[in-house]
Amino acid sequence: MSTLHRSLSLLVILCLVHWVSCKTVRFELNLTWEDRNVAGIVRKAILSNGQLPGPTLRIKQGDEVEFRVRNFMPFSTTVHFHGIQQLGTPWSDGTPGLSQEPIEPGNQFIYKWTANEYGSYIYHSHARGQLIDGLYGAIYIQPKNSVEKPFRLITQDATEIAAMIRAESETEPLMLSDWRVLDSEAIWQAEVASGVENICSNAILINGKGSAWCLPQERINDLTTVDQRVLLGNSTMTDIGCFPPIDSFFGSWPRDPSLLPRSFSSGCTPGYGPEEIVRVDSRTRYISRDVMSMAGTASLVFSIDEHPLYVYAIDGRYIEPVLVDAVRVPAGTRYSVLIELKQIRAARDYTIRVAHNGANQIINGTATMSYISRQSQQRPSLPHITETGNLINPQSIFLNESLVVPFPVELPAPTVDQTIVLNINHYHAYYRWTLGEGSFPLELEDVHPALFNASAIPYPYSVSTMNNTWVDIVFNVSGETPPPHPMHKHSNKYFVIGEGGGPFTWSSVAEAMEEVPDYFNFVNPQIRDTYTTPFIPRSTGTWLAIRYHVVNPGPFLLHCHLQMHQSGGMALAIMDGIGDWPLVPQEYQLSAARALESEQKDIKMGGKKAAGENSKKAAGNARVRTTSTSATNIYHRSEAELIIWGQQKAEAAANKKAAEDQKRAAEEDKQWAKGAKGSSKKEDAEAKKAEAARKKAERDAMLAAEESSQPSKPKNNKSAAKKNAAPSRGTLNLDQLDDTPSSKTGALNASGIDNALDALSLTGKDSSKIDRHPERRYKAAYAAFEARRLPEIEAENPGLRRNQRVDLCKKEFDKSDENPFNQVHVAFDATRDEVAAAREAERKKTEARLAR
Ligand SMILES: [Cu+2]
Repeated sequence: MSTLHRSLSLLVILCLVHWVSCKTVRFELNLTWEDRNVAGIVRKAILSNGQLPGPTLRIKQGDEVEFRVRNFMPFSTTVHFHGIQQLGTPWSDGTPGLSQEPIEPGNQFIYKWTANEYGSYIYHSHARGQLIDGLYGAIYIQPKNSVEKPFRLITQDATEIAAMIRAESETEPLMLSDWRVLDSEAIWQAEVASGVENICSNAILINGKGSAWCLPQERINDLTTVDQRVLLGNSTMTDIGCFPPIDSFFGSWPRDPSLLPRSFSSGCTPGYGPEEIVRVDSRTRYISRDVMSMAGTASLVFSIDEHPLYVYAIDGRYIEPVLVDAVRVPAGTRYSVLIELKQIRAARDYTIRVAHNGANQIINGTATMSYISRQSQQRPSLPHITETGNLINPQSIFLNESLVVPFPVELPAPTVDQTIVLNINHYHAYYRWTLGEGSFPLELEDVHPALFNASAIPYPYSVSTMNNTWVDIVFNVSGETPPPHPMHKHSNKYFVIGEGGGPFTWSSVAEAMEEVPDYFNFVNPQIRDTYTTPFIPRSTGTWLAIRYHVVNPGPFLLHCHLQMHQSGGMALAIMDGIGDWPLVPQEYQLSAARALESEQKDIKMGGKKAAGENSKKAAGNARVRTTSTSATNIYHRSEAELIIWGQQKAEAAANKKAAEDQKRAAEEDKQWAKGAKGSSKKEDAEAKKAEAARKKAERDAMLAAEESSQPSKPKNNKSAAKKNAAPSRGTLNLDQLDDTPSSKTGALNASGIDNALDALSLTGKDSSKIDRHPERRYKAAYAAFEARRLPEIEAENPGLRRNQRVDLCKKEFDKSDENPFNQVHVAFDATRDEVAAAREAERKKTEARLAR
């Protein structure tokens, strides 16, 4: 295994060395789940080619990228390319449930995309909470020669500018992140069990390096702010500097902190790892660093002692350079900075400081910038920021986001075709969040992906936009002094057009601008792919307005980039340019068998699934997904039979799972009582054994249910099943991992879904009433709806402007029965009333399921 590893890594290095001349750049990521000492904490981590963070992908603007991910881990995954536009390649966005099925253990997936835009980006896992287990790495796209650089705004000196350009071409990532003793699934299970959100980590990492410091309690108390003390009352911050799980922070949401495992919010065990050293040579005049954050909970502030930073690009796009002493780096953002190398007397080493700035925790990390010099260190370097990320001197300055000017300035359209106001709030539990009217369930990562079945993600977990229209999204964050949420939109950058305190009470940006024009910027708005909702102490809510042009049709996620908030449901699928989605290339089509089976899953989602479905079950299944892969006899069933089969299967599974859930809950209780989970190898082995036995029982039950529900059994069943059977799960199948890049891989199959569906409709009795391609009817259906409703809306609301009436109309249509997306989750012969009743019932069930 390790030999294989090394040779594969070598391939990558070779390609990296040759990147300058590559037109199509092939990159390979081998993912393993291994014990690793990170920040002095030994635990399992996701390694990318044996590293954490993964190796940097360096390419040139215009390059074609083939990024092969091989999953050697015991659970499924995907890789998302954060900030990459995926223009015309929505199948390579790496979002499970939207653009692809998760890559199962032993399988691989080749992402293909074009580097249209220059700058600093990130690749990272987009499956469940895996990001915080270490699957992330930097991407740097060198700009084309034709792209104008902003350095002449810093100096007119040609030699200096040349040094800056050279520094930029050699830029390196400084990846900031946080690290936990517990892995992402243990965290999620603890959240579900206790109702307490994970708001803390155990170490801050810089390029994967750091330490888990355990400060003395007196020091923690000293660092506790007045505001924190007010909230704390008689309590103190815990020994990991974490706000304890008490009402003043977590409100009155139901929770039971006694179920929390050690180190979740207290229980400090010191761990010491090596520190990241940035070696610099003052003769080069400048260095460039892309400072980025992949934190799960932390809001990090970055600063280098005695060295101001020229911020010259944000989120992979130039700005008019600004000289500052410290920068806030919210999760998912990238700040490119030039550092002028000026070694000051009596110091060789300068501390790089990264501190969390927020009420939830006192935690920080450091690295060192070290000059190549004979001079010895005679004094400590002088910091700009405190251990809690505040400025020390009044003369020091933070980057002020409201003063950032893009280079060059671009402007959005002055009016929009659609406004989407999304409420952000807790949802029945502190650790669950809404974005819009729903709280995106983790289970939606496992549905037949929206790219292949646009109705896979129903309202309120998705909204649609039309191609070539302008869209406003307003995040309306509720609560007193709500935390800042770094909101990330997949596919495109957006204009940050407004932000303010208090609730957003207007129906559109245009309306708000009439009342509070100062809250908007249409002169030089920032162009970002991740931007935080404002943080305003003692505010009653905050809001953020962004505007974008729909130019890349496909299903794209919009979500908070704090992993805990995303896992908790702060996500929404945006069906961009619905009706104009590109044809998915054959190599990315799901196999016919799996597509059909997924369709069964979708029917279950809309039908009987709720009975056995809950988050706990999802947590239990997380590590190895037990997606049924048998493809028995699908071509011999009529449509109606398929539906009955799906329901029976779902019922059997639900019954089985209810029993399993009970059993597992009892087991888990026992485990919690024992203390820290899975800490010893023996426990690991036992847990694995139990899990395997449980899965076998589940498989047997499913199989039995399947067989008993089969209406007819033609003789060629077996061979058909064999031919279509997917590779076994959970084992490493190296046969599939040949070294020649191939489009026919375990995860990709050349047979088309449409072929399968056509075959089915030939044998089916009456398939015409089930709409498998609602997106094809969406435009026409909306046009008819608008033609009828718009005049009525005008009569009902005489004061509204046309765009407000259209907004209202679109919102109604989102929920309307006439919307083709709202018609597919019921029996094929349902009446209109049944449709309405079924949807209402489903909504209630979902609500009940998530209300915990
Ligand atoms: Cu958030």
